[in-house]
Amino acid sequence: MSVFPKHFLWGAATAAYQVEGAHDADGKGPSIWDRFSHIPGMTYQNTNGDVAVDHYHRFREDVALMAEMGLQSYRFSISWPRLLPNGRGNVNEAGVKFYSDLIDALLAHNIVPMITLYHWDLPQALQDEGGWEARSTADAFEEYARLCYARFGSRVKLWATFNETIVFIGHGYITGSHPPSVKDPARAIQACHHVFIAHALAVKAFREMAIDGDIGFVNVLQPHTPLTDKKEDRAAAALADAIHTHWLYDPVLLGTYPAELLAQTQALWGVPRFAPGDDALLRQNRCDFIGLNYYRRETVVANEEATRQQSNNSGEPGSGGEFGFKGLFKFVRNPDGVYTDWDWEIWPQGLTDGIMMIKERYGDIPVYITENGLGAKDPIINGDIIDDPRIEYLRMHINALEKAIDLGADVRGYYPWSFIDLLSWLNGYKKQYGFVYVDHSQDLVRKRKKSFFWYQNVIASHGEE
Ligand code: BGP
Repeated sequence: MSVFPKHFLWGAATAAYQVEGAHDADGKGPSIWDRFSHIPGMTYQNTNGDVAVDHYHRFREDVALMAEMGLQSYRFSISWPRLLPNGRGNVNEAGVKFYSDLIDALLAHNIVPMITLYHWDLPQALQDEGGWEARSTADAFEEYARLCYARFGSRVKLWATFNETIVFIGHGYITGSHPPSVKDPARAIQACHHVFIAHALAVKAFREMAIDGDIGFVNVLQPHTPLTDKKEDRAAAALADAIHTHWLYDPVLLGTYPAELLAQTQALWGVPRFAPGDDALLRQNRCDFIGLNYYRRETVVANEEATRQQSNNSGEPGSGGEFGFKGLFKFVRNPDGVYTDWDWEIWPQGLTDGIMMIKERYGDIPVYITENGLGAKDPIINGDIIDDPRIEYLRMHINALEKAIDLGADVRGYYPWSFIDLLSWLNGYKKQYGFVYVDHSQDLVRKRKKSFFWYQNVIASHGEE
């Protein structure tokens, strides 16, 4: 008998900038990614999402494929500048219509929509006014969230405010590899605080408007394992947990920052600065659920040497280099690990461990696995896409998920990344994750991969495949 609860949702995920294309169609305003991806050298081979996989024009065909697969839920994000080209004020009705039609198409096939309000494509107009460093962006986010609830709230029950703070704040304000490409930890911490405030305002609005559904937050789930048993490596891994996990989960699940780290950052840099009422706002507007994006774990050592942040964006194994912060910690290769071509360790047990770590720290909060998947260069054999490594990866992670459920975790859904091949932010189109292949040499024709039929069986057998 399947351990998966009766109403468990078998889903798949995408994000607006990575699939939609139509970057300037029908009144859409520019986002920070439209701007950033056109700066030469910022993305792998200067790829961008101008066309992406043209989901904007082909969503009916894509939803038909979802239905054929038996998909029960689809996680997608809304492009804020498609609805509000200036970030606030005038509504672009053509943008509203696109999402409205998409939702109707999903519902017509009994596919439950899960909306992410913010998957990184901030309206450029708001960036020009200071982006997340400006508190007014949090107010604009509340206006945007209210618009989405008003237009879609009667049909959509599952909402997430933000996707992966660690990535868009960490890379946007510390490593500089995402827009707005700042390299300043103090500015990162303040921008991140405004994201938590924006989240709390959106949760408050959701409840004030009595939307019949649940609202949560999506974070990276990244366990940190010390390379050795040495005291300093264990301390480094604990610090990585505090910064990468507790700092980002506590404010949305407990309504407070981790006290010790907060005292340290405020003493060191004077941030985050709280406005009157922020404390209460965070405490009173916590999540209904948490979304976990799990891909890999990191192996950690103490780091007294230097700050280095090279990543592998080419898919050449081993080209990644080091990632670490002087005086804090460094991520290194696990000598016994199995890695993807982009140097991400494949470690299914981390999904079980991570879910249990969340349960231990935050209690019985409902969990959705909002992303999990293998980025690979899929082999094409006689015209068929035989993505066996993806099937193996997902199978192992579904087993790991089963273990967590057996151990008592309240997991309500699983959304592999991604439904369809799409743009990888910094890695172009070569890094594929989808169940559906898109032929970029042939008018973006869609083709079912081997994993498409495998996941179809997983869904039909409720995880028994
Ligand atoms: C997550 C993002 C996704 C997606 C995924 C894979 O961080 O939420 O949008 O891109 O990672 O990452 P990548 O495309 O870098 O391989």
